[in-house]
Amino acid sequence: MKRLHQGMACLWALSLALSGMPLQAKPNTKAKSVSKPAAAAMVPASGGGLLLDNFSKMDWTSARDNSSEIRLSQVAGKGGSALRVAYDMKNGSWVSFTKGFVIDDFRNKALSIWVKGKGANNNLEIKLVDEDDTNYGVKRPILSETGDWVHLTLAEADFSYWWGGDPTLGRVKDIYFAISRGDGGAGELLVSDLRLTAAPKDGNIRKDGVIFDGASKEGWMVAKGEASSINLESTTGPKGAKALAFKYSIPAGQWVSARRALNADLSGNPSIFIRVKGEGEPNNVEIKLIDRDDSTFGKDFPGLGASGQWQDITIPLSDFAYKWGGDNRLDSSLIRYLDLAVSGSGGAGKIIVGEIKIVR
Ligand SMILES: [Ca+2]
Ligand SMILES: [Ca+2]
Repeated sequence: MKRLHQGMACLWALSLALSGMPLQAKPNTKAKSVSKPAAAAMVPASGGGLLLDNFSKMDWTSARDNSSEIRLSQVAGKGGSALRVAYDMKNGSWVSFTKGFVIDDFRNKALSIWVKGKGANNNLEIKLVDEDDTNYGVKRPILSETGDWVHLTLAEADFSYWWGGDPTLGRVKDIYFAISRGDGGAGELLVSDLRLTAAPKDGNIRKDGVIFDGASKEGWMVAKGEASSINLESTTGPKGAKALAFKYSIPAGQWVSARRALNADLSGNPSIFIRVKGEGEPNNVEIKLIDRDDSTFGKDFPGLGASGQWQDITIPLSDFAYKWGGDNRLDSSLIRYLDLAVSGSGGAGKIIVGEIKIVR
């Protein structure tokens, strides 16, 4: 299985979530003409988390490419003011607005912001830039279905490395918003009530610990080695419960893999529980966890591909062993993905999964 699909990580979408709590941020005093939210704005605020900007001042700096136009103004917003961004892409492809904010450490944190988009269908990009110009970004549609205010919570796990500096997001110095070309054209964006909050600890895991209940193919992303195939099919598990069959075919030494984004804090050595059955050739099943810095840890089950019966397997996090990527430490405070992979002597079969959950 080697490092083959480590490189796939960047192709697999991340996901999103919500909630809030206080933490440290301060105005970027080094950030010249821009920056400096009013001191009064920096106390923990009633809306949750730490208020970064209530947009009571017009102190954001705009930029654009040669063809686009952008104009900033102040209007009423969520519980106060909003920044109104009127733009016309014309033949261009982006406009942006930025302000300096120092966030010492964005690990396990999130940005909370209200936005309201109108006009053409383009993309909203939010970027965090650190002291060595590392850019971490996230992209969302600018328009919502209702056209009304939308609350975005953008957690650490939603951001990914885009360009610049080293690959690590250090001390943040600037927050950028950009509107990038989708359909092009003109429109407006309102932004209001920008806060720094705690990232949701549960990520994509249900309150009862369930990661996957067998009911749907939704949320799985697949990858495969050379001349291999993988298809997901709904089927039936123990006692008539729903289950998902990962139907595969691999040559000897190749692999297939299915991934779910967890984006969860799994501190405290909980266990991963999986209800699983293998039908077909005696290939190996591997359960893997990928952490904040792409360290991949796994637990292998040789021959599980031919088990022929349902098994309940419980694996404490501490039983996962280092395979590749990142450093050699599993940082359980952010587990980005769970992978289920098949490798081994080759052939076809089905790995049927009834449930995956966290047991504490
Ligand atoms: Ca950096
Ligand atoms: Ca690590």
